Amino acid sequence: MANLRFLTAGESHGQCLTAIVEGIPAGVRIDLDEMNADMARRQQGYGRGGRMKIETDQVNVLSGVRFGETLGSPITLQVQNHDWKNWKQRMAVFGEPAGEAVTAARPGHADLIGIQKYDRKDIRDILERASARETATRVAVGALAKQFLKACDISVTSKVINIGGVFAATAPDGQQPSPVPKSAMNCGDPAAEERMEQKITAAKAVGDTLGGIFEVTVHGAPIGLGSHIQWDQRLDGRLAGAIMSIQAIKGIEIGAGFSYAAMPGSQAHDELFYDEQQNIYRKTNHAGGLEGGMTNGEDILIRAVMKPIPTLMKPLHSVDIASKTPVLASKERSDVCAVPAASVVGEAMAAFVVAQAVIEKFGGDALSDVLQFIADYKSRIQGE
Ligand code: EPS
Repeated sequence: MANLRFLTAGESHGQCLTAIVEGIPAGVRIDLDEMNADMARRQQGYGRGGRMKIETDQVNVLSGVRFGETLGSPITLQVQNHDWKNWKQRMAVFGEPAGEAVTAARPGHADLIGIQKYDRKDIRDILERASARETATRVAVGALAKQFLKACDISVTSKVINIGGVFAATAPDGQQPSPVPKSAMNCGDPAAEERMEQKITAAKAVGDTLGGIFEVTVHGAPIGLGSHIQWDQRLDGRLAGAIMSIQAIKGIEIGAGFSYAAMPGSQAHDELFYDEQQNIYRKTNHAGGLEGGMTNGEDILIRAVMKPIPTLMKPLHSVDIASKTPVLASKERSDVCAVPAASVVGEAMAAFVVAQAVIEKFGGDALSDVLQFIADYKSRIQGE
């Protein structure tokens, strides 16, 4: 059955994080170093908290791969929590409760709604799973999806374009975007990175946090992934949903996105041209690679905004969930800014959704079948 899906499990300070990925075709070569490079990228960025000094996230592949190639069977990915050794009592699977309950809900976090909905008395029962630590497994899944996409000549990259109101320089419309950044801030504009870091230092000094915007680019996606025929098959909606599901993401735009509001139709749409070499082509990409819920062969461009992390060292006003008295919100160890990390998670989620759409359209049990289907399809479209 041609369907790609995954589930994750694990608490932030539990023993490990796990994901099961089903539907990657057989015959994809897996480069573990490349997967671990993405895991390391997620840990980077100026403004990360103490946890990142404890962890060196590495993927353990426990099933579905033999001699470095996928078998078509479910792939189990595991990431150890090195911090678990400090939490064995407080996060024990069995035994008596240990450690003080967290009762001061953080505004903006899952804390309050979680304990109300799940009928819990200790906010830790909620925050452990709501934590962005879970994104380590998403990056592992995304790294796997990327290896499949790479075999199909599709790449997924990202960059940070705004932190706390400091914008990176962007390429004017129609020009080549800046190269894929290699720095820890994943921004690609060294002058902006310096100002972003200063802004983060200043926020940290006053116990505050910062959000920002990142951009994900998918290059090489064949024409016609997703479909106009049904709401849940539209790829723009599926990408938006997947990226929006990342912790702390509050807004998405595709291509020109919110700036469409100020454009007349005559300037908004990407006009079509033809020459023998390029076949039918466009000179602009306001649509961000998606028209009618389908890929149009241009780069897919997605931007997402991350709100500032809700754990503040100068806590906000809150209410104690047990006594109902006014308190200051709890101070869990946290990050001042995690936008560079979120950009890597955005890449992972986009990679997963695009891989899912490729498998739906060109699905076969073996990679060789998928590649043959793609080649036949592309030659039909080129030949028209
Ligand atoms: C994170 C791990 C967490 C936090 C952060 C992201 O580790 P700890 O809670 O032990 O410090 O650093 O999570 C949050 C900001 C949050 O609100 O949950 C990670 O691995 O990315």
